[in-house]
Amino acid sequence: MIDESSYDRIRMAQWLAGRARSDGLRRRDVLRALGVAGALAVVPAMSAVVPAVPAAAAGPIVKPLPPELFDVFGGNAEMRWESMRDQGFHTPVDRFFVRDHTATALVDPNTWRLRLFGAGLRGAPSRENAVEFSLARLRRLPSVSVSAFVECAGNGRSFFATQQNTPVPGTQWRLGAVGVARWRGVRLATVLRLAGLRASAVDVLPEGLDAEFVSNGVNLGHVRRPLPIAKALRDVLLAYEMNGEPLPPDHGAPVRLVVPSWVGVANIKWVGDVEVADTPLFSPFNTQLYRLYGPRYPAEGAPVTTQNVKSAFELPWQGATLAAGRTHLLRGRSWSGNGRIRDVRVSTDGGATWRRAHPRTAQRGGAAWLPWELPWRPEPGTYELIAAATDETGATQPTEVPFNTGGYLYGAQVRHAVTVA
Ligand SMILES: Nc1nc2c(c(=O)[nH]1)N[C@H]1C(S)=C(S)[C@@H](COP(=O)(O)O)O[C@H]1N2
Ligand SMILES: [Mo]
Repeated sequence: MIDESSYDRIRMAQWLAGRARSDGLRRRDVLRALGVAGALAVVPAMSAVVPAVPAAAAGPIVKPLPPELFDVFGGNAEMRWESMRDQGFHTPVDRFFVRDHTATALVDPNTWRLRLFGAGLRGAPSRENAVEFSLARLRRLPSVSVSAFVECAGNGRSFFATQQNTPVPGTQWRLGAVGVARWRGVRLATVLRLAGLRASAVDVLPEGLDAEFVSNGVNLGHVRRPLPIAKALRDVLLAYEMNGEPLPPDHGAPVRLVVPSWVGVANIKWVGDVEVADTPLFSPFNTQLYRLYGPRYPAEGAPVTTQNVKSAFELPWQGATLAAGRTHLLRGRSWSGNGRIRDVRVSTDGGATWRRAHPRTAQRGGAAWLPWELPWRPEPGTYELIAAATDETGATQPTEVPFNTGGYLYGAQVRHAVTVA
């Protein structure tokens, strides 16, 4: 079952009937998180707006974060889009955004083991008798490569404040919490089958080896999020290479999950234990967090599964200036969790008129982006550029999106100010 909205309703019905298990959550917390009792009680108050933390000298991220490539928000770093202007299809590691719930974990690849267990496997019911895979063993298995984006569900969150006047707490990303890499690794399906997958398996729960995540004084445990077995078997990778090099520490070394088209948090970094359950699972990362709660959403919230349609210009966010009286190539990229981009329209006059952008390269699969460009010869003045993409399902970027308390999935058209002088 790939449609998580319907799957989620089934998972919740089973849970309420006592047939699903909540991992690390008390029953009453799940009920509250899903709005079944007391509606939005666990949703953080709007007054708790967390200001962006200034860049720390030695932060939780290991790689260098030069200011021409990144804007840093505490333990998270956003790619500056102008740094993609002269790049090829993929995002180089030196500018790929980093989102750590706590800090980058340093894992010894020689002693690291992937450990699979659970009632959905034959002969490995509990953590104590897990089936183990070393990195060397994974590397000997047949590998596949895929170009796919990893995008934070909160990418674009700051625009809830600046474009819709409804600020949301959390990292105030602009549009740089996305990157496309060439990932190489083993299909999760291959490993699950070798581990003795049973037909009764329904959910797979990969867990990170990084520190436990404490949010508002509550320890939510290790970063982990259940995946329905259908998605796990379809196209999920246990990736050990990024752009042809061993996976770097900040991106999950030695092995991370790559879950094409799904929200960033599904792509568990530093994966260690993987539970394979024959009952549906919840974790805080698909109940309290990464669900859509708000006046336009149902009381039990809507799951955040695939990313929506977005577009970004490869221009500085602040102080973009172009010379008057000559032709410029406006460049950008568009992507969607629903599949390929069919069409990108660009407006240089705040949405009054639109022109079609030209693809720069092929898209390399529906889980990556489409780079595009458009010539523009402006007169001196100030302008608002807008790019709006449509994907193969017909989904397009609206001028506004409904508010949600987590500030997830800001897929509306973003107005980008440019000065021509
Ligand atoms: N173990 C673990 N996996 C994780 C996270 C984390 O904090 N710990 N963050 C998630 C989130 S919210 C995102 S958006 C992506 C970011 O991947 P990146 O840092 O490689 O860009 O990793 C996901 N996987
Ligand atoms: Mo994220």
